[in-house]
Amino acid sequence: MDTTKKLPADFMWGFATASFQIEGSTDADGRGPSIWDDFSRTPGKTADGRNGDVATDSYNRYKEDIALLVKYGVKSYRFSISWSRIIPLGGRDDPVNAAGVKWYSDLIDELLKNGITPFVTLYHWDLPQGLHDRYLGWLNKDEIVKDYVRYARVCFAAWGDRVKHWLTMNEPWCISILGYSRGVFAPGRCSDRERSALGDSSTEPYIAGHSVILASASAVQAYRTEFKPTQGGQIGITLNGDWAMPYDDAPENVAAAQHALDFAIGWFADPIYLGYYPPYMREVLGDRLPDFTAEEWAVVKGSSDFYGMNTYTTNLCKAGGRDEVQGNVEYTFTRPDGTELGTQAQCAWLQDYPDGFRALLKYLYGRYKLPIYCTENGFAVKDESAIAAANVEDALADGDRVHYYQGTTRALVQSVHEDGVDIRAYFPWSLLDNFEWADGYVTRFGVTYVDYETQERRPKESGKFLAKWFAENLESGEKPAPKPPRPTAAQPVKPVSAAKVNGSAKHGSATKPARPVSLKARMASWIRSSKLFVGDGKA
Ligand code: GBH
Repeated sequence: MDTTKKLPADFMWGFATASFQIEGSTDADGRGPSIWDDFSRTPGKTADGRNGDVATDSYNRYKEDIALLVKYGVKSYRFSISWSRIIPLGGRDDPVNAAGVKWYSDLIDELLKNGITPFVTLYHWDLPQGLHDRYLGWLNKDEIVKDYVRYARVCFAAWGDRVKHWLTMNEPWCISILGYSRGVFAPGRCSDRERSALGDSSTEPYIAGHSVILASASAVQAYRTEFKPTQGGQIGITLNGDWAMPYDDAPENVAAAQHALDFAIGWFADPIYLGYYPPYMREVLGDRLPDFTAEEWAVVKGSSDFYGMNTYTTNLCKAGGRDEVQGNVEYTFTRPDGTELGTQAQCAWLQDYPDGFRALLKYLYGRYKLPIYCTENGFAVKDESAIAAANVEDALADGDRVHYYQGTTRALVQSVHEDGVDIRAYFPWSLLDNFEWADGYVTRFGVTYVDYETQERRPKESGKFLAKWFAENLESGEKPAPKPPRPTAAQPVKPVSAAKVNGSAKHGSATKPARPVSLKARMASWIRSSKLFVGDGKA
């Protein structure tokens, strides 16, 4: 690879966090309870039995966190709003909590004062408990859509003068599957009666996901009509999704990889960007997958200004799996020759595989044709908490995480310069070690080590690596000569006026590839021809 190639001067980078994972202070200044408060306090729900009451104490330490961001030299910071700090009971007729609004306002001002662009997620899983108690939250589409849109409006009105980058939802797949099918995340519903007295894993996740899509789209519609004309920001959703590679080139395994992508990504991305649910999901789920009315589809289709991408790993896919949630595809990290895809993380689901990150970018840009913001990407070093307990210096030397980010930053450059992908932002997860949901605090994703006894923060090698890499690998601010449109690898491009690209007039190079003849045929031929897909050897 050409090591002189850099990322565009206006490329955004920074770190990501989420309210419940860092703030603590769950009773402060009139905050109402969220579904994660009691869930995380319930014995057996988190691996170490610890909860989110203190977390990294960022509610009290936000200035210290921002000083750290300044040290890393970030341009942007992605954080989320706790809905129940803003509307303690959650509903559209419930009172707004001025103290909660002020806390985020102060945070935003402190960021701007330090030259850091706020990138705000409205919902990162901490639903007001009141809405779950009243009508089961995401399971009641009509109620939750109205309550969510009112909440979003309060946020746009409060901070939209200063916030120009909005994410409606973080990872609808996790909200739906982990909360209503596997029951491992709040509200913890599922069919397994040993785990939960209530729930139906065969229907509820698809109902919840359906509500999330419409709520997001309805908030986007409100923003575009009522706020964007004066505030001028961008709004979209962010989806989790990992690259899927056929286990080998057997046709059924090639098909399995696409089926995995349909269930993990297409479930949300196809409705939002293309205007329909993946046919394969309909085939597998039948009537258990709800449908929208024509009026609802009109709101849903096109309801994101960009593609928000959270990605961590790659799975090898085999046909014939029995996990419906994975599209009846079996996942493995072990290649046919017995080697592993990459370095194993603390989490069973995560190995380091940067070529998969690059391949996913290419797939998403080819299929959805919008600028991509990578809003999460990261790695949890195996046994990091145990290593730190023996000698914290050894945990700060987080070589596996450094290696992971060496891979993904290299992939970013290749993606821009060799694959022609329009990627505009990169937010490693996470600024700090923090409350890792059902894993408690044992699993650490931070580029900064947190000592939970003292709340001392210490940069790890990975944080220093990223700070240095981005200091050296963005083009200088001088205006470059107008560039020819960047083609996608999969398709020849036809330039269109920037205005047509969903309000993304900022990048001169934004282009929209020509409409595919047949998406299915193109995908099939691309899967066959892609060197990154099969038999690519070690990373
Ligand atoms: C992100 O989700 C979250 O946005 C963030 O809050 C979290 O801290 C971070 O990841 C690190 O985990 O083995 O079947 O349970 C990442 C997306 C999707 C990755 C679900 C793990 C588990 C699949 N996650 N996946 S399973």
